[in-house]
Amino acid sequence: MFDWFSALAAGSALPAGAASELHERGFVVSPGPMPDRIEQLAEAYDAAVASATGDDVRIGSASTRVNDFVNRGAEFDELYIFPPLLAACCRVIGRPFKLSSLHARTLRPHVPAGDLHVDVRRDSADWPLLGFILMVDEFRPDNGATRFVPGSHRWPGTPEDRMSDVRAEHAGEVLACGRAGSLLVFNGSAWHEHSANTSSGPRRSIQGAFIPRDGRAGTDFAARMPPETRARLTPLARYMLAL
Ligand SMILES: O=C(O)CCC(=O)C(=O)O
Repeated sequence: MFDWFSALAAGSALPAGAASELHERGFVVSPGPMPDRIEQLAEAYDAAVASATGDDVRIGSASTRVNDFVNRGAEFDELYIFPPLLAACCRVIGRPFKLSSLHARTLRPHVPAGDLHVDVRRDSADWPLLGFILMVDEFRPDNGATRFVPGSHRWPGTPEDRMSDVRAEHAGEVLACGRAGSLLVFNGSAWHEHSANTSSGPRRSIQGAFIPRDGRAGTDFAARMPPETRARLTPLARYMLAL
């Protein structure tokens, strides 16, 4: 099989400044894969969310998640093979990796901040994890931009271990803001969660995670894949989906 990891790791798709921010702070916001097509993407997002049914839709207290944006239209294909994102995976995961999840998350208006957490514990087969969030809407201080504690990806403990109230504002937290179409990339060990959405509008996003290749993916993309998705996938996409 072609050695995708070595090929991606040898490239320079992630600018040096973004790489060092990811390394030092545990997250970075950069331009996403489709900056001039974000309105079409937002329309495709709304249509995909509206047509999802059953267990694929999870309505939580602050947000609605819709599972599997690999199989909901070609409009989303570019995201999980975006070269700077894969270059970030090479740095954070450091060995061959695959896509574990890709879902929509719409944060509702007038909701409080969520609980600070890490996405994966260090003793898990899915560690290290690289998370990413495509901002379908602008992420602002008033609409629930993701909050991060910079540098926390190097700390041994989790928010649950170290904080008495994980929903409270952490003294060191900062907001990851960006215009619509921006891509937030983060180390899954960084403490994070959405901040309060005090605005009157939803905050839409497409979120995903990459994990080591021998980890257990959150979504079994292959098992769910209709022939039309399979037919359009590039060799790199097939590799990232472990097909
Ligand atoms: O929606 C957000 O702002 C945060 C997402 C999150 O907590 C996660 O990816 O685990």
